[in-house]
Amino acid sequence: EHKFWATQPVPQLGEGPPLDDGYIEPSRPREAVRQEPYPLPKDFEWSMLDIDDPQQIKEVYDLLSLNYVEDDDASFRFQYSSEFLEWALKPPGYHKEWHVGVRVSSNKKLVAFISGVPMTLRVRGNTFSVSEINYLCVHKKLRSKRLAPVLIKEVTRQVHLKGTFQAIYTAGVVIPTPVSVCRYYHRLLNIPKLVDIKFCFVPRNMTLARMIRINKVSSNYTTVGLREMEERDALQVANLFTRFMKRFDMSPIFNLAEIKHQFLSGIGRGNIGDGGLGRRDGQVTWTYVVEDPGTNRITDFFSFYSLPSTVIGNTKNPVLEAAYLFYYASETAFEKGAEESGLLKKRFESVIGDALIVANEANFDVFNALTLMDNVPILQDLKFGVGDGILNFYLYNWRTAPLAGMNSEGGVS
Ligand code: YNC
Ligand code: MG
Repeated sequence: EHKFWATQPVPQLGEGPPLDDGYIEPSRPREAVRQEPYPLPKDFEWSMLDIDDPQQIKEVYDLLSLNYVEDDDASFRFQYSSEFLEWALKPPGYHKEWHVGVRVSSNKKLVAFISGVPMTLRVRGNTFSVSEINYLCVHKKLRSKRLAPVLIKEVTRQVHLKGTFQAIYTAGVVIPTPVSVCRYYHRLLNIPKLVDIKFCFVPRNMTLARMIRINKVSSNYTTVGLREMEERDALQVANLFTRFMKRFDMSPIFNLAEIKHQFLSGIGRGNIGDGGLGRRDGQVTWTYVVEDPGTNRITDFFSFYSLPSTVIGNTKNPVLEAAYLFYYASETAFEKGAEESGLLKKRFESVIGDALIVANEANFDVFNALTLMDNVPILQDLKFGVGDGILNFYLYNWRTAPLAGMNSEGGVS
């Protein structure tokens, strides 16, 4: 069934939950790791991508923008920007050896790619170094030739050579074996455009005008003290993030440098009210904090990132501007009884509701969220609709029981 995945240290389908959490195969000293690159079909060669070189980022951008992930009906294709790729591929401590490309030997054209970046991950009670694998892509003309397993084996070798033996990755496809399954939800912002590009439809018992009215986003922020995150907030955000994420069974551990990288990648920063909320070219992440006006303490934050999609075959509206909810946290989670009384849900609604306003004012067309963290209870009240996309989460060489939320009720919680 899965000729390649059956050979890999991952839980096989139908295996049942493990008795204990732990690795599947032990770590090895560097000398015991294969020293030669895996062989490629003739006419192709390995090429380490130098992401410091704008020309080479552009090559990855070009490959992905024409060949990366599409939805089931091939209507939309992710269009990660060069700025996004540079941000995603160069977190603190990144390794250039984990940016693995395949070129045509004769003309050096980039035709396949896979990447890893280092991260510290906690899964239940265990914390370990992982490689976060992403951007696996094979040119459309080279599909179904078993090139993907070679790319995966080569990046795995490169990761092993740096002394890391676990990985995390996500995919729309089901392979052995998801540790969690999340569903995409969408908050429609720019209805006329979303209807035009067939991202959504006007239901039979509804008019376009009514649909616009129902989905109109307020222009009044509800959270007192909301402002854009600045460098001076990083320590407080790091502290809040660390405490908040303990609520979940799986989460990254970010140090201060990583917090700054994840949340302060925007350029040309401004403030609510300065009229500067128009789109800032090349901005990748958007992070806002809530500063308590009395104590000047940061009590909450939210973040989202910009990931447009190509609208395949639409010349009038060729790009769907999508915002994706990223991390957030709230001190309210630590108030006694806040969860039981519904106070925590109300707080998230206020904070994430304000995220929708920011995204709307910045001219995003849609705001996407997954069924993870504390999202599920607030999606309905914030007028998110269920999508048809699924995101499967995977761990490589790590066994653990499935994480909560294998359906729309939960998430990686
Ligand atoms: C996928 N997305 O099952 P079996 S997500 C993993 N992730 O193997 P071929 C995948 N495996 O089932 P094609 C996969 N998609 O026979 C397919 N596979 O055991 C498996 N699409 O290879 C598949 N990007 O080369 C099968 O297939 C084998 O030519 C078939 O290439 C696949 O980045 C692909 O969706 C996805 O570019 C490259 O279709 C191609 O079809 C493509 O014949 C559009 O491959 C873009 C797209 C995937 C986005 C992503 C996460 C990737 C995770 C990879 C696994 C990492 C493991 C951890 C490594 C580090 C370990 C350490 C330590
Ligand atoms: Mg192939």
